[in-house]
Amino acid sequence: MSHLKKTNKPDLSWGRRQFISRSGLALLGTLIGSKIVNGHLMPEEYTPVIFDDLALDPMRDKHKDLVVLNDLPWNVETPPHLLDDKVTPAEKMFIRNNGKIPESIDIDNWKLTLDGEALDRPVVLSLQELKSKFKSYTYQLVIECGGNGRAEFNPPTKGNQWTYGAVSCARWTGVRLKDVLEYAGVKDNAVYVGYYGADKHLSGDLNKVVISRGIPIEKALEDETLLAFQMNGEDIPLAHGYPLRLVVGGWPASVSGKWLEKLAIRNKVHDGPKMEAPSYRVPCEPVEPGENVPDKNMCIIESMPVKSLITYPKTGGILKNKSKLTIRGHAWAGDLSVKKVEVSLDFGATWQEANLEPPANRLSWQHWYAEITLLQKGYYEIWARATDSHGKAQPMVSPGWNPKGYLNNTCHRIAIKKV
Ligand SMILES: Nc1nc2c(c(=O)[nH]1)N[C@H]1C(S)=C(S)[C@@H](COP(=O)(O)O)O[C@H]1N2
Ligand SMILES: [Mo]
Repeated sequence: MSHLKKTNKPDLSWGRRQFISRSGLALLGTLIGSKIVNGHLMPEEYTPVIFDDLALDPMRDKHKDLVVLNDLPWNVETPPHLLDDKVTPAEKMFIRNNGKIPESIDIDNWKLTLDGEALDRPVVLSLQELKSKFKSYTYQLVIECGGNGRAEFNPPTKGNQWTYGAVSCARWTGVRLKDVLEYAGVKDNAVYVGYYGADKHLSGDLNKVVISRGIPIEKALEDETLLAFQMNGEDIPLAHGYPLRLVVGGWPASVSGKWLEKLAIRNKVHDGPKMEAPSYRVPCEPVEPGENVPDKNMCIIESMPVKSLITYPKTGGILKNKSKLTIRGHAWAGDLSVKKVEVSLDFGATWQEANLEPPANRLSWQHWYAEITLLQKGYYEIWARATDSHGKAQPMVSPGWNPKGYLNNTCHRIAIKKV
């Protein structure tokens, strides 16, 4: 990838920044092909996002739809402008597989088994029994890969180089895990619920489990934690876990087990593959970028941090013959809600508050929009920043470097040219 991506991001905190020189600004303007509006407020050494876009995907004009990061396992992400729908449709949903998608699904004989130390005896339910014995609920739920944003960490970390698009918010229908746990007779010693899916290990070894993560019993007992059999009112697409999926909103998507066959109700923290350090863990205390962190100092990721996307317009867009533009997107905050979304046209010097809609339900993302005015001709950047209900805002530069590159919730920025 281009050297541009590896550039150290400058300190953008207001007050401490050094501004770019006039000659530097003129050179950047030449490279971009237009004057940079508010350029005198641009920090020194800052790389305009228009270069990031080119660096991340030099073929971006040819990639009209999803961006394939890896073809075995099949991993694709969604560019932000394709996440514009309030409810993410299946064809615009990122896909992350750690193993091979199950090839044949025998829907009539599909069984969910519940076992583990916190049950007196295993309980087996067919799909039909699940659907008929328990009440169904529908929730719109944010599912974001813990590694979304990994591509921006410096020094780089291994894994799929997700940029912004490993997130979705579809409408999931299913039964509450808590109702099923109650039916199964879960005991007081329950601490964790681990999942097992029907996907196959890449090695071809049928005894090897691809991934088996889970959630603490408190999260399992929340109303919105579903054993889902529908997505957006239809059967769940095969890639997203047909015929049954554990769906846990607001937590790293790796806990939402696809092709669900078994739940282990544990009397201790679940210990399946990819539960152990360093998978889906971050340093319990902040570390220096590049530092080696011993496994014992790595803590399991739970609720995801506050984040937002600008889904309209598409970065690189051209505004012709007008000055007003209504921009929009979504914001979400793990287990919390979003209190405020702001946008900036001057590299974070000033912020304008956007209109923010309430979530469809708890753990759904929230839609926002703002009318902005671009008076001068030239290159603009639009930055968006969300603040959660506890008052925590997104950072403007990659936060808390960590060895596996999780939880990057940096502000999303887009480039717009007014001609
Ligand atoms: N059985 C199973 N469930 C899984 C995975 C997997 O590889 N196998 N990947 C997890 C990870 S890491 C992510 S990010 C999400 C991706 O969900 P999606 O492909 O439906 O968008 O599924 C999670 N559930
Ligand atoms: Mo993930």
